[in-house]
Amino acid sequence: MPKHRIIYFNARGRAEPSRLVLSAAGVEFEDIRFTSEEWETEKATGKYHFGQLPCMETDGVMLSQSRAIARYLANEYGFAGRTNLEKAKVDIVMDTCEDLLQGMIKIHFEKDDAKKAELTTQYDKKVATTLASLEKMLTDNNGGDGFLVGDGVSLADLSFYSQMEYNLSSPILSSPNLLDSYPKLKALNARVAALPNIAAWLEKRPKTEF
Ligand SMILES: N[C@@H](CCC(=O)N[C@@H](CS)C(=O)NCC(=O)O)C(=O)O
Repeated sequence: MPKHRIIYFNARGRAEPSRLVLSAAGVEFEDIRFTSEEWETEKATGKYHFGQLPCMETDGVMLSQSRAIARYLANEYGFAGRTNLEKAKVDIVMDTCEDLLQGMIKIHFEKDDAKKAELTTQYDKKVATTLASLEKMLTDNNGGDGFLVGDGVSLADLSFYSQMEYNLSSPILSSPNLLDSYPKLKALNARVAALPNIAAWLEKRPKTEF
């Protein structure tokens, strides 16, 4: 029986970085995806911290908060960075991806068209600044033909890949050519997708809009 149960909805969303870590590690996991009706019943049991998902159950212990779960798994399976400095760099990329996700969520839930347009303009600027910084971070790491932190794939690359899935093609904002101006990041994304364990997961996972 798999040791980890990742519990979320039928979406990549906030669970995908953890699923990517487990996949990269070649660790089997139970991929539980509630419908919204199932979630209402489950939520009422009170067993999910803060009444939110994702959660992960491991050896009977329930963990919550998507980034805490991803970081825990990264530490367990060697994707969190080898030194405290590397770990901090991994966190920088994760938090940067969270900022991009938050901006996108804000746009998604904005009902007023004019405000939505304004938020989108601001967001596009933020994405450009962010990608320029990440391109530099990658390049500064031994020329940028490897990974964002250290000399192997880490949660930083997996978080970036997961967020770019949204930026490149999502019902909220779709910019399929976004990475054309950031050649090192574009190549990184392709490198991550081509890792055999990741490629197998991308092929096997349920295809969802979000
Ligand atoms: N900070 C939390 C946010 C979790 C969150 O917003 N979860 C949403 C789905 S992405 C949720 O559970 N919504 C259903 C609900 O609140 O009942 C995390 O990163 O895990």
